[in-house]
Amino acid sequence: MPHPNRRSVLAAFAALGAASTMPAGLAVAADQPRRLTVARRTLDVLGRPASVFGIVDDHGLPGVVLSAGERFAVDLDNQASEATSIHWHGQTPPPQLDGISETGYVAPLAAAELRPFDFAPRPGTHWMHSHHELQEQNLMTAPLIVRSNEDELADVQDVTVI
Ligand SMILES: [Cu+2]
Repeated sequence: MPHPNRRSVLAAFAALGAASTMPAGLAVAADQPRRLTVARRTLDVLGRPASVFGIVDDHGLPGVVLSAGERFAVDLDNQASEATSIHWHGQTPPPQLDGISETGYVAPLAAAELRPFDFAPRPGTHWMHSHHELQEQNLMTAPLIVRSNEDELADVQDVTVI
């Protein structure tokens, strides 16, 4: 049997969807906001521990990959034990949602604060990064990928490097 490629897998899922017996609750779950958690992590640098930051989803993966047409609906959970402000680089939400507190539209996220964000994202390969003190230099950064319809149809494998 040949290996399925992404297109054949998607076609199989589309066929399943047409005859769907999935409970309605699962479809609603897809519209729930994603959670991103900002926290410290420890890297091994030449055998020595280095304390840096990370921005991860509920699976521990860095950043977010949105499907075509999906809103940027994210609950940002600050577990970094200090204030922060995460800028959605390449996106153009209203100024109170863009994560740049220096403009005076929004206060930084306090330690342990959870803040919701919701806006229509711009497709493309973007990133998110702290706009607060030197956190960005300590790796408070992550990918922010917004797939287009064209991306969804392309028979390619994504590799994200940051
Ligand atoms: Cu930026």
